[in-house]
Amino acid sequence: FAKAEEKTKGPFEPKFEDYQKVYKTIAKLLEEKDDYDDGSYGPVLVRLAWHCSGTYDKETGTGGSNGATMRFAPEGDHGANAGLKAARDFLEPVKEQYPWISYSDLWILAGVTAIQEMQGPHIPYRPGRSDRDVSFCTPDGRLPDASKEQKHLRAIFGRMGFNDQEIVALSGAHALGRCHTDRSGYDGPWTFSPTTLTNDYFKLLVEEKWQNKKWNGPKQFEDVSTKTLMMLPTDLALVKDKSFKQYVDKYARDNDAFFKDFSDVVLRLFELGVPFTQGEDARWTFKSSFDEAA
Ligand code: ZEM
Repeated sequence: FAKAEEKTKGPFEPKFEDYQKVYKTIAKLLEEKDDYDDGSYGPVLVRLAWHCSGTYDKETGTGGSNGATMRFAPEGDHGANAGLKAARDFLEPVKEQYPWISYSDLWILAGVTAIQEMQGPHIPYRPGRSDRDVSFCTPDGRLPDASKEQKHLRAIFGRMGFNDQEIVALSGAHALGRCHTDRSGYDGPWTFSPTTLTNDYFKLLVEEKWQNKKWNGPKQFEDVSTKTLMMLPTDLALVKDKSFKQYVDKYARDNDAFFKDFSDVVLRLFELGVPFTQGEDARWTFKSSFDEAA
């Protein structure tokens, strides 16, 4: 029977509704599994999607979110990817429930879901990533090093094709989540609401005083007022550098401008290195839990 049905129906071709179902399943899991970190896997899912995408090199066309090569040891074991197994394991039951979606499309969809479910802007999405084998793993060292400053940021993000304004907008993701001593060696969250996307990262960068944290770990900064928040050397580089600073000021003043620019640049980040067969007009916008409640 199953065979005959397959013949009349043809192969399963997932549509918008099918991806929206995957979105909903991830959103539900995010709500259920709330005993992780600050109460959400959202931030680490965003980091997974970013680390897949941020390996892109525009000169060679290698890296990027096509392939999901972080499944394999060489790339999964890169120092920068420490801790992302938590995000990949979180998504494993979703992959089992929807075997038709590629890991690479799923990981990016999870990043989109996490941003929207943490009250961020909508991030338009299109599928088309396929999983590739271990030979497509990128070399270590393509992701940014938090101990460095503006020159390094421009080199790393320039290789992906991003300018100063886009580097600053992307960095606003550090409103989310935290550093873990057993992953990066750094410690603590950037904001007081690490599971809600806001422009607080920019506000804190300009309004707060930051001092060197005295501790037995890598150089990082703490806020003078409460000593509970942190900034990396790369974060403070955004206020030291005049060209970066103008965008920090703008996003600190204007959350709508941040959301608009963040959505535009994350959409591009998540599409780096993907040979889409569908055009840009085929992008979908998924409903979030907040849209449904409205
Ligand atoms: Zn991050 N990031 N990142 N980032 N990041 C960390 C955590 C998170 C840098 C970086 O070294 C670090 C972007 C850009 C840059 C997120 C999203 C995005 C951590 C802490 C470090 C050290 C990891 C740990 O210990 O668990 C540097 C140098 C960046 C250059 C500008 C961009 C772009 C991002 C997305 C668009 C997120 C969401 C986290 C929090 C992860 C978590 O588990 O809570």
